[in-house]
Amino acid sequence: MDYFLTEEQAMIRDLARQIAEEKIVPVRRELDDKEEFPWEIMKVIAQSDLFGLFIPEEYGGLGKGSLELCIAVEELSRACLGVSTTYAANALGAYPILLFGSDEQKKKYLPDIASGKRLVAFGLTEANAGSDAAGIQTTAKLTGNEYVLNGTKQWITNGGEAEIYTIIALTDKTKGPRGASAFIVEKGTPGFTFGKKEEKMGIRSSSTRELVFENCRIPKENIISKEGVGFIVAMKTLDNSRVGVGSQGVGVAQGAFEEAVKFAKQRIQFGHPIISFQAVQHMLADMATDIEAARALIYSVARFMDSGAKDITKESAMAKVFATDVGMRVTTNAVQVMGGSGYMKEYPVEKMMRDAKILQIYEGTNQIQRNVIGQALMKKQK
Ligand code: COS
Repeated sequence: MDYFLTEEQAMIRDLARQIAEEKIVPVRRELDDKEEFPWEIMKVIAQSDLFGLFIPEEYGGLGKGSLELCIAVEELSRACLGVSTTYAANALGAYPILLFGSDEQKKKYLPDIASGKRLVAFGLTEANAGSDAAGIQTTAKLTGNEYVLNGTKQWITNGGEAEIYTIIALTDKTKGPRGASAFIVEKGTPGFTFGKKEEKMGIRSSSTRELVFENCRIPKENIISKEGVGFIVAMKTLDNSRVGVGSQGVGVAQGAFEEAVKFAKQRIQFGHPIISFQAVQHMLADMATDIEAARALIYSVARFMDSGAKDITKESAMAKVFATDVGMRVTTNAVQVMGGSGYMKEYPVEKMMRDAKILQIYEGTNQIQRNVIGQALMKKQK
């Protein structure tokens, strides 16, 4: 379908597609097998300026918006969700600075993020604060000119590999979500170490790690915005980034669908290619329709966000929930169409199905997204 992309948007799509096909497809299985962080691919992405897509020109980026970022994420996801997660989580980590940072903070950090010189990660989740994000226990206590951080963040994408971390911690434990604040912490700060590196079902080339803060002292100026708005920083960050998770769903679905169609045209059973059987055709028809519907929603929501809309909470949750459910459904059905072959590591759909599962879980489970949509509907009725 024609989404009426501008010439520039089409160029971004083609560039990301070229990187995906030439640099990612040949190594994706090996990266997955070895759980190897895709540094070489990150360097190629950096050289292509794609890290700076959504960062304003005055801070060294290309000054584009959510739609361009979604297009790039979709293309990378078509080849490998492990790689696209590394790329997309970088945007997640940058949003607190981009949306709420001071001009000094933006000048200090965004150019390195835009050029890909330094990766960035977002740290909200903890052992007892997943869906219940307000349940975090990491603290940040102001002592003189420094904040002292204590606590452990869990399952942090790009953990260990990133140089810059945007961290949510409590500055006032008595105030619940209103006692949270956001901070910038740099790798190498004394008292900041990395814990367990997780072994995962999918997206195995991405890094998922604990961040450990033990009397970690950071300059007072590293607070993002001011004390007490950390929960809002986190929620607005997720509002902006969830549409990108949706585009990961579209990308992985598209990749799996193409594999399934190719296979169905070649595989002969009962004397005919299996694509000529209605049972298979109907599965492929549903997959194609699902993908187009998800892509149309993602592009519409991204355009809505880029129009300067202030309240995007409901729409970004809708984009995430719908497109990632499509990602799971389509990859599962691609394995089904391909039967025994689809289940084997020899074909990429086995990995795609394993990878797709996380999309329904991270950046807020799809059950939480439905809560968020429901809450917005309740508010509108008042
Ligand atoms: N934008 C701005 N403010 C928001 C907001 C948003 N999207 N979502 C919530 N808030 C505000 C609320 O308005 C409320 O403010 P007040 O205290 O001033 O009324 C405050 O934040 C607390 O909101 P709420 O009461 O809805 O919080 P809950 O504790 O019920 O938690 C959340 C609900 C939103 C945290 C939960 O639905 C959620 O999204 N969980 C998933 C978290 C997540 O994505 N984790 C992944 C980790 S990062 S990869």
